[in-house]
Amino acid sequence: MSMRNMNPAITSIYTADPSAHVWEDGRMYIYASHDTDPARGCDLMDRYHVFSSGDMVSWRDEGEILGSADVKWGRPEGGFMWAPDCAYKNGTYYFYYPHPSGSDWNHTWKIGVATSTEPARGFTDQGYIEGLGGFSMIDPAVFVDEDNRAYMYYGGGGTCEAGEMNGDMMSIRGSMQEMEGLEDFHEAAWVFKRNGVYYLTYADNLEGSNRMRYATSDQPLGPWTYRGIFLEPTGCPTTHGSVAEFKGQWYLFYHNQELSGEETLRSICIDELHFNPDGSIRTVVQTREGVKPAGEAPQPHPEMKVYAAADSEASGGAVIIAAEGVSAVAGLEAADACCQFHEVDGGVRGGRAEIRLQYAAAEPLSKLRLTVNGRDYSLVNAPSTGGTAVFTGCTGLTVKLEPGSGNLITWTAGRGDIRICRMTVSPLGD
Ligand code: FUB
Repeated sequence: MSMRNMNPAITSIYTADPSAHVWEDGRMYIYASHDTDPARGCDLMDRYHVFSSGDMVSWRDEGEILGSADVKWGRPEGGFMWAPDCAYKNGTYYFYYPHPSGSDWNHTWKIGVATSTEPARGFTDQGYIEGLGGFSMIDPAVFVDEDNRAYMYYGGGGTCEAGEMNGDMMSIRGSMQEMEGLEDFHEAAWVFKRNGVYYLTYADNLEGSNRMRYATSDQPLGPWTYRGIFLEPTGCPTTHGSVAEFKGQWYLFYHNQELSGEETLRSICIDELHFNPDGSIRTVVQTREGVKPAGEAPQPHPEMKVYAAADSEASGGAVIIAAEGVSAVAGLEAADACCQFHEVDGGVRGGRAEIRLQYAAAEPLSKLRLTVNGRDYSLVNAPSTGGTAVFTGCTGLTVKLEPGSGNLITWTAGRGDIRICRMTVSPLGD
């Protein structure tokens, strides 16, 4: 594993709009939107991934939980799976996501709902919340209060609305109302509670790079008292964040464009968030180092299998070489080059498996395309390790494998001179 700065916290793929929650198993979960690479604005965003951690620094990709192809009522052309959130109530996880129902995307937004009995797998779409939506109605956030009453917030284009949810978590009690007292609201509403005070955070309209502001109230639906800016520009035109507490420390989850340099290829970051004694939020210091470990480092997965580069088949210009005593596949920068691992074991039951690639790369950002049993998982990022003989890089994704040892994993040329020395596969047991 490479020692690297912890921000961005997720580098294998591009992720944005993080909504963070600690669930009953004690882990921190991030529900993020997924910037598809190469981007076309935010049009092609799709296939939500969830990430979880028990120590805030080792993040497990839980895999894809929902894509536009799973949404029967959705926009025929797909894409536009924007900033989501998840809520838990009475044994069910509710995943809320904004998605247009028509080709005229900006006038047909709906708030879709998918449910599961588990936080990061098994979600099934249940349709959308009736009576909401239309122009710029994006970025749903759901807050479940200590009394188990739930509230939905959403909004874009300058208007933030909210309302209490019915017990079914699929409809609004009465009607949504505009939130009063927010200054310069743009989008990205998020609500949390601390010491009996409700906080509503949001992105403002600063041109070129939105900031995050907040307001407080003693009621979940306001009226709100504006309290100030707590995240200065990140360098990315959009800003979207969430606030959550883990093991006594508060954190801000947000995104920037540090890894790609492109505004629609964003990456999630995490930094500490601190309060003043009067409950106001201090300006969050954006760091490259990220946050400190909070708890024990995870043990390697017991079923992890290691596949050496020498076990793979290289073609199209890719070759297996011995570099600095390490066997590796090189030449993956050639247009048709690929490296295939045959007979990969998906475990007895198949299902989700973490695929991790150990690599060396000299360029700032190399990429490879991952295909599993013919399914294209798109481009996976490989940030520089400082040299093509420095095999400290680790990248990968959680994918679906078939049961048994007939799986075929292919890494094809994406961009850059990246060398692979081994791949590990850890079935997640489902
Ligand atoms: O990620 C797509 C959109 O960009 C989100 O819905 C907004 O909050 C902004 O981050």
